[in-house]
Amino acid sequence: MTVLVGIDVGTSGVKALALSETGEIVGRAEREYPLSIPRPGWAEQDPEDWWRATEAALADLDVEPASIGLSGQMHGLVTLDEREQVLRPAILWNDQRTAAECAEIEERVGLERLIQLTGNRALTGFTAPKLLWLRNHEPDTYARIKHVLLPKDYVRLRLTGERAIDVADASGTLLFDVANRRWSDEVLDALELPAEWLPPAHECTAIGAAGDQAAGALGVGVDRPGPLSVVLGTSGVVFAALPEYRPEPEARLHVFCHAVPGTWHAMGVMLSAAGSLQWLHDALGNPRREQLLAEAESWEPGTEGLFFQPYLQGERTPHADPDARGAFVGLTLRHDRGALTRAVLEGVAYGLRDSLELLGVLGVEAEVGRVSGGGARSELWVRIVASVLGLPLERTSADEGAAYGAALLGGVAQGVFADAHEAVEACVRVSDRIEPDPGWQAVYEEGYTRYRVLYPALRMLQG
Ligand code: XUL
Repeated sequence: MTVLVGIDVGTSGVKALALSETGEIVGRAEREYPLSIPRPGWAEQDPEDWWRATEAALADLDVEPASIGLSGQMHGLVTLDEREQVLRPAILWNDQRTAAECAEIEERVGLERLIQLTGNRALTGFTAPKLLWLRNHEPDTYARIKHVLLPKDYVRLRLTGERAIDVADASGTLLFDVANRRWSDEVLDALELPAEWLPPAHECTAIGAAGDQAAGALGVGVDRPGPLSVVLGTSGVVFAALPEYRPEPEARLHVFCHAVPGTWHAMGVMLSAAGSLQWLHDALGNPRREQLLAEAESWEPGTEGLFFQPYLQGERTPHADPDARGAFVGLTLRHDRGALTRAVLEGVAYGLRDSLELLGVLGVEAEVGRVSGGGARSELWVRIVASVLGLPLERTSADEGAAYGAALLGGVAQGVFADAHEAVEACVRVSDRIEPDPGWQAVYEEGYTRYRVLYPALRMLQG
């Protein structure tokens, strides 16, 4: 049997899947690693942890793969010296330390020109501002940089000895000419960053790899305009494949290369989706997760006026505010931990609705979403999100969208499938569909209006 392996180097751990060439899952392995928050708003990981976890997950899978496809958390900065040794812990996609460097970039390049060149504005999580931060704050480390990689590409280096990147992940560096699918000399020059540090960029299908959002979308069958990809992972994402390259004039959404050659996508990204639930779970002292969700289910939609603002690590879409904070608002003596949980599920759903609204501004009119990520296992959460978005949500037979998509991309790269569309057709199957609940929808329409008042009101408290 031909076995296709897909690896997702995520934020909480590595997931590895083994698929048959008709898409059945024949093996699964998962290894976790820690996330380090050395200061509020910072987020780092040791690249060695990713590699150790990947090796262990591959050993657990114990298969002879025809191909290995890679996906992973995007934007993270891995710096290597001339001997390809890691110089410092990787700075991750949800790290917020680079506000000053984002301003520096928009000043050096000019905001309008930056959006023209890269399709995006400078956001704290992107890779380029992290390089400038190192130049400004750790000049000794900066002086030793010879190579720059993204997280999953570091794993590729350890796996194969090759330095490479795909166009989807390269789009999230802010150093990429997204329209023309190549590194941007103009941005590199303006930021005085050496092009030699960067690995060669390839189409995703050529090297069997993509950043987790593009791979995840492919893994749930979003290979062309149609259904949206909705992700309830550590991050929360609403993602649309675009009919053509179409940057949003104010760049409130990210516009990146998609994993299908010659295509693009737009997405809104929340920094703490299932990450918010994980935080609550830890803060409550690790009760059984099913128990918490069952307690949440016993509350009526709207949780008797309790709101949660999910900005525990700042936020990207829609506010692009590294200093935004999380909050519970509207507590009463009646609210118990089930209520806190339900408010978290609802607050994250409202945050996703913000991204859906912005996609509407770009002309995206969706009729259905495909949901993946750890949070998609909760039927309650998916029903809440469907009702807040006003969209039916379909689940596919695998909820590990990114690892699944990586396996498909690996298969295309090895010629098992002619192209990404054939891979999706052969493998991706919808397993169920959760409709918005009309009663809940009415409550959430009103709730969303009130939720939108929270951020500007609470922002004033932060000074
Ligand atoms: C996408 C993003 C996150 C990470 C999470 O822009 O930053 O979704 O890729 O893994």
